[in-house]
Amino acid sequence: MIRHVDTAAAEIFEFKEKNPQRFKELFEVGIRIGFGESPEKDSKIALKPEQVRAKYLPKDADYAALTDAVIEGEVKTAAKLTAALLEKGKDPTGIVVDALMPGIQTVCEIYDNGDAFVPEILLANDALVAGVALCQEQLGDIPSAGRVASLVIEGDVHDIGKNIVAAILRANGFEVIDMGRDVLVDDVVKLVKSEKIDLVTGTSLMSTTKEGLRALSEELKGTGIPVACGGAAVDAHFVETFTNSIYGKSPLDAVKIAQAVAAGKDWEVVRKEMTR
Ligand code: B12
Repeated sequence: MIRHVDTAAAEIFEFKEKNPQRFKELFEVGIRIGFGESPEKDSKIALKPEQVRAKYLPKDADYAALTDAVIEGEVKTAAKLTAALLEKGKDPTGIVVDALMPGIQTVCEIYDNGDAFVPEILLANDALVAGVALCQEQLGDIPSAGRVASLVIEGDVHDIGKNIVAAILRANGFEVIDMGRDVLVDDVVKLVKSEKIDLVTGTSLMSTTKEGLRALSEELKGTGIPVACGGAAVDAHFVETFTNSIYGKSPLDAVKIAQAVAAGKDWEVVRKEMTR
């Protein structure tokens, strides 16, 4: 037995010598299994920060510079580069989706892998918001395509995605009432009853808050206003377990849903269209 352990140990050390990076990755996976995390999760080895950066970095050099400014949380540079792109005549929605968003996605994934800290996310978010604000200004007053109330559901403070969704909806002509984060179902009901709203968008990033989207959708059923549900905690399968709801993955899905609902389509028709 002891001989086998010795052999195994020797092989492990040999492997470590030959392939230190792979050894480190497998070692980390082993530790996480030791802490009781599921093997499926552990089979996905986290990318290194520079690999995450490469995964999201746009090919276009001007867009890539803006993405970098968001990653670094350089608010002034992000604003300057956004203004320069707008001056060049680039489409504001394209700037948000293809340059600003990849920046925040990079930072969030790096943070999730344990290689960044909260202040880095908050600075990146400030840089994102600075760029988004300029894109919105550029659009000026355009005829309203409809009115949407956007929120992050009760108990959840993750509002970066909701802010992007609101920005893209605005960029596509929708008036957005931004209700913020950690929003109570009752407050949405009150708003929908007192204002003319075509659609509500609800975001959830946590398994502990996603049920709030069910409560919200079903509570609003009587008002005839459907809820577009999104955020990393939900998927189409979950959203289809309750009524008056349509799942969307991306901010552009939110636009498609809002356009269809504002055109008078029933939520069930829109849901079917979105799953095609
Ligand atoms: C940033 C972040 C934070 C920041 C939030 C800052 C902020 N202002 O938002 C801070 C540090 C504050 C934070 C706190 C916490 N967090 Co956190 N956080 C994250 C992180 C790293 C990124 C989330 C994010 O912003 N992603 C980027 C945005 C752009 O993506 P998104 O929101 O999904 O939105 C996109 C789409 O989903 C879509 N979309 C969004 N909404 C909608 C709506 C519609 C209608 C449509 C169509 C589309 C759509 O469009 C967006 C753009 O593409 C994630 C891990 C990860 N990598 O996802 C963990 C994560 C969400 N957090 C988690 C946890 C547990 C927490 C804490 C409880 C930690 C703690 N113990 O204190 C607290 C939560 C407190 C609370 N009550 O909410 C867990 C949730 C686990 C779970 N499944 O339940 C995660 C998954 C981390 C993890 N791996 O465990 N967090």
